[in-house]
Amino acid sequence: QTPTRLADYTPPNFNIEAVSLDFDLNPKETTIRSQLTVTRLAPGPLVLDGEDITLKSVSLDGKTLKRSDYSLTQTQLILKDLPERSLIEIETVCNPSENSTLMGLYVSGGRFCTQCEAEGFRRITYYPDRPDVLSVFRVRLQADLKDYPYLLANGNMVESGALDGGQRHYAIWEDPFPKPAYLFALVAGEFDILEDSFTTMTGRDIPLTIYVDPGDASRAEYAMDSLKRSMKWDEEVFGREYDLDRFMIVAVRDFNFGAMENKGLNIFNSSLLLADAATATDMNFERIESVVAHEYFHNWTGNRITCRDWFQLCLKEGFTVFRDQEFSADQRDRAVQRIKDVKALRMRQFAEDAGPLSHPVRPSEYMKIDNFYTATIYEKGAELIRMLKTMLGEDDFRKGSDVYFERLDGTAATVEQFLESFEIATGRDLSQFMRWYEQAGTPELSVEVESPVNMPVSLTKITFTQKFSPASGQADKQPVIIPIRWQAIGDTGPITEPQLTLLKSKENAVSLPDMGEDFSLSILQDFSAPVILKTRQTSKDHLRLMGQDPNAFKRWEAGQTLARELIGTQAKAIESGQMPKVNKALRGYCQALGKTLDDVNFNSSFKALALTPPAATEIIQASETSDPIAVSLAGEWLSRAIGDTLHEDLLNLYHALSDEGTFSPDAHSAGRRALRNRCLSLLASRQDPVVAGLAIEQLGTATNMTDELAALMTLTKLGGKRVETSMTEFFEKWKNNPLVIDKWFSVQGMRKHDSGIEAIEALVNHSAYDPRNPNRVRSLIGSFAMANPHMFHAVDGSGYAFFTQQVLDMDSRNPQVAARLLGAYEVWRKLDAKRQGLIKAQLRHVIGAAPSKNVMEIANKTLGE
Ligand code: HT7
Ligand code: ZN
Repeated sequence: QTPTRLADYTPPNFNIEAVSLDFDLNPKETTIRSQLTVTRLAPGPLVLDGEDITLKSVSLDGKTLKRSDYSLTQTQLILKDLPERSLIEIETVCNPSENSTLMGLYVSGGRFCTQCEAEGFRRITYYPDRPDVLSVFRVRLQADLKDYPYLLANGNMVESGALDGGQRHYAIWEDPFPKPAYLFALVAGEFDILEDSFTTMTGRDIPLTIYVDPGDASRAEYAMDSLKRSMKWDEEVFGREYDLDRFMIVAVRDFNFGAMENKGLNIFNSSLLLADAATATDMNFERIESVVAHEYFHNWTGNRITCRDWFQLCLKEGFTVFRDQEFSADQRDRAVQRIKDVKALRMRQFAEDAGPLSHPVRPSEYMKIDNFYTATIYEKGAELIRMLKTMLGEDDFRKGSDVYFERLDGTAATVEQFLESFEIATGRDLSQFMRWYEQAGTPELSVEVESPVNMPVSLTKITFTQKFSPASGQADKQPVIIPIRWQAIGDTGPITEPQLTLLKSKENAVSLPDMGEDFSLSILQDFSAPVILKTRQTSKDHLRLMGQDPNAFKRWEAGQTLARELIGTQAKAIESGQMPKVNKALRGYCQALGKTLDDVNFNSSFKALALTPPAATEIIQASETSDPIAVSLAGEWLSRAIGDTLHEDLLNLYHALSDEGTFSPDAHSAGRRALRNRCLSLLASRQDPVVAGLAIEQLGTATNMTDELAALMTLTKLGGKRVETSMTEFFEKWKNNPLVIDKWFSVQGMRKHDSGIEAIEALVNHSAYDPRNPNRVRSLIGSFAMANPHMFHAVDGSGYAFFTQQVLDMDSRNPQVAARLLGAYEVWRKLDAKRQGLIKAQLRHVIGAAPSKNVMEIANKTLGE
């Protein structure tokens, strides 16, 4: 198989001026008639993509073509010698009910729906399925009225009516904005609806409708509220107004991803749309708010300006993630949001960049584009936009984005054109910044501080140095521009103003006049660049920053650095069979946490984060090699030490933060619940029967899912007989709510089952387990692989063998989801030799099993042989 390469990009030979699609919807056999008005742009044939569809007929300017008039392969329909302008009509047939890939047109819960990004449209009809072919779409849908009372497509509905004496009906939709095929969508079925409206900045009234499963309308209220806040925010912060006459969101349960920004008709995984106090956690509410915003923001960053080719994916995804992060920061707490985003970046993107799947934010080649919806494209892509804003400042950043929206509206653009817009607006040269998009790997930023020398005046020299490891086949990496926000902090607070240094070359030194007192440097405030920081700072520095840094992000970071060091040292001790030790550093860390808890300047969300040491994945990814179970045990040891040292404070706080009464999903109330449940979890690290009593009581009396689930998880951590009954009762209580049962499977996947892997195998055979539903599979198998180190990394290899079998099983139905699951093996080079061998054998087994192209690409790259 040859990869697709950025260097080979050529513009299309034809423009599709207009496309008209006619769908006769039937679950087993849907007929699609398409009419393409085609005009020539360059010499050459018209290449139309197609996959898993049956071609019935092709005609050119009204004349049916013979088989010898065109060439047809498994993946393309090619028409040669076309005139300058022509009308091509194509009839195809597909089988939506048998489409288990969930790409193209498929059936979910008895309803028709589509997923076309990245290359799903070709599973519907033959078409130039590439993002640089933009066209205006007219869509006619017809279906049985009783089973499919709603017929939806992009844009505005222009006509509808009855057919066959009222048995069937039709609807016609027109989208006036030219769009690539990946933004096409249709939905047909029976729904409950939630309706509202939004008045735009120019006074246009936009009806908003959310379509959900019958009975779920009230669970869409938070999503609706998030949508209206997003629309307002985009007007206020980026000057972007909504353009169509209506906006629709549909919730579906079978979906490969989180959600999809189809023009005017967003489709959501129901797990990212439906929420109420009883069934959704605060984390669910938070995610719904940010994903609703993300998909809405795509209307400008993605739809009005789309990508020239899939190599430019970060252009829409990085910018849109940045916009949704900023939206959440404005809706909630900026420092807390930044901490959460950086935590996620380190867990997912730093791990990806440190492993065999490392790639640049703008890759230069791929086998399957579906495999490139990665943390690097999304999260690191967003960090690049954030750095750009830090370097340019608020006003110039806005000027640049205005130029971008004006210059490139209605086009399929590149990263170069995006940066050019900022150059035009600000007169700055951003050519060096482009390296961030082209070089894979996380740069290391080292900081050396030389004590004052008295010649001629007393100065402290601070030297910043950057280093890139020669990862992912890019040996010769050039220095990138790194914005470093820093400040000197003394024992009673800051002793300089915050500084911004732009490190452009390999090394750069700055001087600081003698401050006359000892200080610690607070470097990378607000995490001003996505780099790994290397300093010679000691526990004393970290403790000083934990207590005195005015930058909340750095206060949290100082605590994390201490915790990381403590866990790392403890893990090595466990590996060599030593007993855990309580030392000065541990005592200092716990005391500093105690002070943070007492500090009235910090809110509960911040305190909950401060009380959460880094996850094992983060420690493993930052080390050379390690035994994942030792790291996990060391993490448990640290939590126990915190629980022991702060026992009384945590218990008091737990009681003081008891349920406020009426539930509200707002940041303040969610923060209180997060802190209270964090206290419970830390208290439970001590295996204390009093704490077990608290958890049992909380489980029985909880009035919201956040508290109920936290109690259930605490009980599973404590172990004992009570766990099985609690799990069964929870299941019985919620068995009719699929989203809660997903949570139940997740807790099961993360549990340390005494009976070993058989317990997880039994869950795969549970009557509520459905291997065709990605949410359910991710709940059990995903959480097992990502959050159950004891069982997944079992040294006898049983966890790996089970996991591989599940991935291959999924691959036979849904290659995209299978490939994504297989990413759990990316960590293998960071593990001990024994586990490295076990995982390599599993990857070879996968390759030998003739998997899909998606899985083959991930397996080959992960193995790297
Ligand atoms: N732009 C959307 C990507 C997406 C997707 C990609 C591959 C397969 C299925 C998919 N569903 C949605 C999501 C987003 O970033 O907003
Ligand atoms: Zn997106």
